[in-house]
Amino acid sequence: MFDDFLDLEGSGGDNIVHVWPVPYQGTVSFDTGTKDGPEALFKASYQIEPYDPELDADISDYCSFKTLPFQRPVVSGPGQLQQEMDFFLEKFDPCRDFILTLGGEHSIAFPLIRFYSRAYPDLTVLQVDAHADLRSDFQGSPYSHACVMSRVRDLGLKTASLGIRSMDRDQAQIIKNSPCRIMAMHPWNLPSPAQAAEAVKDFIGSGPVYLTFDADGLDPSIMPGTGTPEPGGLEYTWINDFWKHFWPGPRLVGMDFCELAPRPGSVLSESVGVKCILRVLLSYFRTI
Ligand SMILES: [Mn+2]
Repeated sequence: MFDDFLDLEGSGGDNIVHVWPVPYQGTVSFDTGTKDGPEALFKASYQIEPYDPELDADISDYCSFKTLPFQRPVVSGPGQLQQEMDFFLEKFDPCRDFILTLGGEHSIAFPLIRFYSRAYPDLTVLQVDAHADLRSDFQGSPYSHACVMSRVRDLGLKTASLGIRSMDRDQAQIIKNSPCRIMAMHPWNLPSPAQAAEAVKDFIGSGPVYLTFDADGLDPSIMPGTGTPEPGGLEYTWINDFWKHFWPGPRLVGMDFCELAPRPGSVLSESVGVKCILRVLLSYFRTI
């Protein structure tokens, strides 16, 4: 077992963040290595300053981190993994418990989204990703990482996506045909972070939000450690500015950070990942 995320050594604010490592990589399409994501993120977190000089705020004033047991990997596929995740989540209260899930591949997000959607039927899922993930099924499973946003749509939830730049024609058509239910911001027509934050808030309305943050939404120059890199991704300063403008804003009920596949000999990807997570948490929890 590791020290708690960021290793704040007992100091910490009133908001409990449960950190759940789910090192699952059963259905990744290309490269592998997302099973090593949670451990790499934990280790990188011990090197990251909890103070954010731009926001002049320290995460330890707002949050305490508690580590949940590593989710045991299953070999039979994402369907069984999700059943086991559902079972584990039964001891948590979606109205009260904030869970930060560290993947693992993107399929790990769906049990969390379903968990929170039961308490919040008006939940919007905010997705940072290179891929639309709107396939109805992939490699024989409707629960594959490539289908996660289709399953979210099956729940009747609205989705807002940032950085989407890889999809097939069918998925592009789904996005075009659903302007009230799907908002997609592509890199080629990205507004300023402030304008984007306002537009997403308008789209969400008054309901809460769950964030699923796929590492490959970021540009591979700063996030090389991902199984399916796509050039032309979100810049570090853009996404961090986005969060700064997004809150005060919707209630954030929980989040995941997934698809990180650490590269041997470099800690760049996991360090960027931890800093992106911290900026989200700090931007939100300092405003509530
Ligand atoms: Mn992706």
